[in-house]
Amino acid sequence: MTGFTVEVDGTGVHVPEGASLLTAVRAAGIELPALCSDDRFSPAGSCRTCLVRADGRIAAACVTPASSGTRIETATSDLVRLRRDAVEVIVSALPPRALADGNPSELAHVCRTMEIGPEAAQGAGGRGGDDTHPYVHLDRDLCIACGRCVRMCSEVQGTFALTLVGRGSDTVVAPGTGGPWAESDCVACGGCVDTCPTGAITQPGPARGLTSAFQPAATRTRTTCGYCGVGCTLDVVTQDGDVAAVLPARDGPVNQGHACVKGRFAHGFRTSPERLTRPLLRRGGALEAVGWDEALTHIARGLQAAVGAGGPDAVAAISSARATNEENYLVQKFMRVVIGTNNVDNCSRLCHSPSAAGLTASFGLSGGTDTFDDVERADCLLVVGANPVEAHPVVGARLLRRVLHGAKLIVADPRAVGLALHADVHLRPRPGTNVALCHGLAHVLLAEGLTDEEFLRARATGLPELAELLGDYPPDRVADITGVPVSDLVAAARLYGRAERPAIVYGLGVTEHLHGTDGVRSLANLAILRGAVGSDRGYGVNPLRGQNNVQGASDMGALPDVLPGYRKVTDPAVRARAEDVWGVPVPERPGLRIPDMFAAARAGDLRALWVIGEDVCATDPDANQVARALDVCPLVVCNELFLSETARHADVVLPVASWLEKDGTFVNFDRRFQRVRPAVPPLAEARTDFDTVRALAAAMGVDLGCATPADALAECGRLAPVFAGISHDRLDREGAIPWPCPDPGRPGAAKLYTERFATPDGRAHLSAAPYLPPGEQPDGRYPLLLVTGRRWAHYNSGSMTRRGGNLALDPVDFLDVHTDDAARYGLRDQEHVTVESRHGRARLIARVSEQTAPGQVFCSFHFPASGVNRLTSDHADTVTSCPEYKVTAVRVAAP
Ligand SMILES: Nc1nc2c(c(=O)[nH]1)N[C@H]1C(S)=C(S)[C@@H](COP(=O)(O)OP(=O)(O)OC[C@H]3O[C@@H](n4cnc5c(=O)[nH]c(N)nc54)[C@H](O)[C@@H]3O)O[C@H]1N2
Ligand SMILES: Nc1nc2c(c(=O)[nH]1)N[C@H]1C(S)=C(S)[C@@H](COP(=O)(O)OP(=O)(O)OC[C@H]3O[C@@H](n4cnc5c(=O)[nH]c(N)nc54)[C@H](O)[C@@H]3O)O[C@H]1N2
Ligand code: SF4
Ligand code: SF4
Ligand code: FES
Ligand SMILES: [Mo]
Repeated sequence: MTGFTVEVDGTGVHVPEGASLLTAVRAAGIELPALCSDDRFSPAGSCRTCLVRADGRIAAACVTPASSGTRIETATSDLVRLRRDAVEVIVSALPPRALADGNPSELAHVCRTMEIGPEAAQGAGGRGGDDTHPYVHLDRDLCIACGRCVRMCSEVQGTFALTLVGRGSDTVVAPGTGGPWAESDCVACGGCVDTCPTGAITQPGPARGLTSAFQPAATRTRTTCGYCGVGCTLDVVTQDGDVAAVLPARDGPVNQGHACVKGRFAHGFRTSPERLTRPLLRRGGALEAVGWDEALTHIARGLQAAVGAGGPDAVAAISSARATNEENYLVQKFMRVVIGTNNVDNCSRLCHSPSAAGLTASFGLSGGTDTFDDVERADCLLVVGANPVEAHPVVGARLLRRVLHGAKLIVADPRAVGLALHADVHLRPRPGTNVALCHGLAHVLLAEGLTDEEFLRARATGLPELAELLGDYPPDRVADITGVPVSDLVAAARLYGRAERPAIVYGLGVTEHLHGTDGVRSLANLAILRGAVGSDRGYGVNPLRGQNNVQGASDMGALPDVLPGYRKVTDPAVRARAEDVWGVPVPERPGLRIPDMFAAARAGDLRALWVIGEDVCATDPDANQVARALDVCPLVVCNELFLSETARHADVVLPVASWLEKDGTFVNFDRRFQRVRPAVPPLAEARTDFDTVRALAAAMGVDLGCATPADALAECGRLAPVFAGISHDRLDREGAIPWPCPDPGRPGAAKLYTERFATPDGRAHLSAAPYLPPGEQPDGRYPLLLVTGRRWAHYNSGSMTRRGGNLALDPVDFLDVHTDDAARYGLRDQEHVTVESRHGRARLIARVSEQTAPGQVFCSFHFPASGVNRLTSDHADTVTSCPEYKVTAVRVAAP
């Protein structure tokens, strides 16, 4: 470890480079008050409660750097008195309740250790509060103006929602917009709640005070967030068998003590009165509650009948990217072993299947190339078709922090997304033109000699073909196709081309297109041209995988063409290994992809469909056609928390446990396996998906093995060597482990391809695919281009985030319309509009702004009732069938 040694009260202590006196004192195990400081952000040095003596001089420990040999004293009586005076001055302005008995705040704790009693608090109070926000309340009387919340919000969260107002002893925190908290820029990350030392900012309800590290012992369960693929480490606090609060873990490898509104606050769904608690069976057209045995027997008979009538391939399952690895492993094992078909897929199909295909073709493995910790070290970030500030908030905050500390930022997104406000260059391509955009950037890299010739010679292939193709993509032609000005294109190429260690991060704006896989590959070209992948000259190409476990669902083989570990089912050696472990033959023909399942159902060929944790009627494209498929399919089974749109069309609905109630693992967006642990048992009669799959197999007379989730992961490792080194025990000991990890005695590979690429020839493959236009084009009848995507307060179908406080933060699906288009089509802000495409109709509320470009509109799909996916088409990526969610021609009218 680099660093140096200092002396604290006579004892030598080794501290890291850059350590402050406060860090050194704490490293020596000495407790020091530090009321305006938090090691997650910069020190202010304003409260004077942390005074120590360094080499004879009195200093505020939080802001004073230590250096080799510094002699620090903390315990002399004059220092103790100075610190106590400082605390007393602060406390004297507060009302007595600041120190009331049992108050769990940091300040109350400090006072207890200093023996300062409640009588020291003599403030009159009466400054009032702000309780307009569902998750963050302010009590002005307890504010000591330490500014921790303000710095948390600006430096860690990057939202800049808070400020200090007033003068002298009247200084108090307030939303920067001046009005009530609920109308401020706050995105409810909870950061200010966690850092506030006095309880001035708290979360309301029974969890009030549970945020503090100084609370009386409560039961905490360490787990991984079940919403998005960031994979935040969370501590779930339970009281009386219920979840009372969810707190970000300081030692979480990705979140580092931070979280977002979903993981932090959106757990009210768990006990929603609408939660399913008993199995439902359709009788005489209506769904009726029945017992588990009856439901399982009915399904088992239905599956046997389907196989009897149409063979094993008449059955299909959609597995859940919300569920654990172990559950996904069991679902695909069930389909292959019990039914005898490869008809299993997961929502990666709708999301990052083009990443899996594209990254595998370019580099060899189906995942991002680098860890996020490395990406964060980049000196230039190219963020393409991703809106991490809203969709991966903790990653968005970390990227923003990096940019505020000097990294260059290029954002490629048609919309003015959060990060674009901080970008050096914001490229705004027409939706569906990424391939041309990337070729334009590559053209400039080649033309200006910004490529890594040595890398290209030694480690890549395909340059001559690409160079020839790029001849057709000079900046002016690319400007015509994409709408991006030549100057912006050239500026972006130079930033990326001249950076020392650039990194690419991307999202669905690249994949959810007719040519999504080409989009991924043309983006990968840039990293290869720069030699910025698998080397120390950059941090590769990294998809922001969406669902909490979409990476894992695919890793576990819940895909129609591969077994666990992406091993091709058509390969006899791969099947032989699986047959060894499973003891039965594995079907050799690849199965149906999700859209093909619906087509087969409509054609009468698919006779049973098991949908596990995906609301296909709300979130799959061309939803009218999906509903028709379910209605004609003789048996539809749905594992759900709620009566989703899909569940309404099912014949049997099984009530299942949520992420807060189960045991297993998730794989996050940068390939880390992390543990999921039950904080509470499944609600009422709900069972885990894991137990459901095993019970159904048993009802069909098959013992699936894998008695526990730990057993299932162990068995998976026997099929897929890349996971063989990972086990629950090891994760419990070590925390997160990235795959590939073949060896239980060695760490997983965080950065890939440092020696060779995993392609058959060991080289990175440049792709020379031409730009082809999107599937949907506007015309006279449908003049506008609709892009669909995410908003920060809701999650996908909204089944969980619409049930709780998040609803107050974002009550409907809005349609963002540019001011010019609003004028042209007579649309008014905040008024109902009807959106029509060639496929269906939706009703939304217009929001007029300049977030979108003229001619484009944007909406979310978080409220199934608004019908957004009745608009989207069945056009899909030509390689992977990922829907073209990002381009639909529409017209918009006032109702
Ligand atoms: N709050 C919240 N977070 C979520 C989710 C959620 O529903 N809500 N869902 C999770 C899931 S499943 C996923 S997959 C991720 C998705 O995370 P993202 O990929 O960040 O999400 P999107 O908003 O769908 O799309 C990203 C951006 O692509 C842009 N875009 C559209 N077309 C193009 C194009 O042709 N070129 C370029 N360059 N950009 C384009 C859009 O304007 C949009 O800003 O988020 C996850 N996190
Ligand atoms: N227009 C448009 N549509 C889109 C997209 C878009 O950008 N635009 N994005 C697409 C993308 S990327 C994705 S990933 C999909 C997501 O679409 P979905 O996967 O359908 O969405 P979710 O709401 O995440 O979850 C589906 C269901 O799983 C349930 N659930 C939650 N946890 C569990 C569990 O542990 N077990 C079980 N059995 N069920 C559970 C929830 O209640 C919910 O009803 O949407 C796609 N749809
Ligand atoms: S909750 Fe987060 S976003 Fe909101 S004010 Fe606090 S720190 Fe800022
Ligand atoms: S950023 Fe993602 S993983 Fe982290 S708390 Fe939010 S939803 Fe959960
Ligand atoms: S914590 Fe050091 S001056 Fe406030
Ligand atoms: Mo997704």
